[in-house]
Amino acid sequence: MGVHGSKPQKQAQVLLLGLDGSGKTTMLYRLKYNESVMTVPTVGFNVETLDTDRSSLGLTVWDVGGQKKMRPHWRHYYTDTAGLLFVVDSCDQKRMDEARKELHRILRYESLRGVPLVVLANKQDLRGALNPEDLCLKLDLRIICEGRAWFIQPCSATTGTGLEEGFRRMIYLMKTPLKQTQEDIKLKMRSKGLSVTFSNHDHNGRSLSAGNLK
Ligand SMILES: Nc1nc2c(ncn2[C@@H]2O[C@H](COP(=O)(O)OP(=O)(O)OP(=O)(O)O)[C@@H](O)[C@H]2O)c(=O)[nH]1
Ligand SMILES: [Mg+2]
Repeated sequence: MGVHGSKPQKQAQVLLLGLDGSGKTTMLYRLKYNESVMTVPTVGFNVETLDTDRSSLGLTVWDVGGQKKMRPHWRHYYTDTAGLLFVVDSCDQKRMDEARKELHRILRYESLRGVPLVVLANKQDLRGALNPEDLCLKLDLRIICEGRAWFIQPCSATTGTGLEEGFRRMIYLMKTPLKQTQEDIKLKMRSKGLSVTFSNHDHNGRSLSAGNLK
């Protein structure tokens, strides 16, 4: 993901949320400057634009502080959000339930209906990090993600591993109609000799996507 491109790009607003300490700000500045920055807990928000090499879509990323006192303010950022990135500290098992509750609360907001979700399973560089499959269960993603395109991406904001993939996935989900997303997943699975069925439909009868397209 190039960040210094001069070509004007269409901008999409995406929201970076997650519990305090999950790694949102570290991630934002790793992507922007390809550097590890020392962070302090965010009071308020950081906002940065990220240009992308391969896409005509640039991202305006809003990183909003995740401390308890900040969370009531999250909803003020939902309008005009084209994509939601939810960061989880994959090692913080004690607060996984808290993360699940906050994510579910966010996804229930009407203004975020149908907005694609990428869960960034951060801190995969640490011993004991839960893998995406376990996180998917702990966060109850399959049930709560009915009616939206979603993906879970393992990553490390410290090393940078997986970050570009996660953000590219977000662009893909924002640009691709749900039905096409489902077809792409089916094709990929078939090429691996696997089959997949999508049984859920939202109230408009649109097909839903689920799971990991690698
Ligand atoms: N080992 C490791 N540490 C990380 C990673 N990402 C972030 N951290 C560390 O986790 C701590 C919190 O990171 P922040 O980026 O400030 O977290 P935040 O989500 O912005 O927190 P709030 O602003 O309070 O919401 C810092 O000490 C980071 O260095 C990672 O992928 N691996
Ligand atoms: Mg922060």
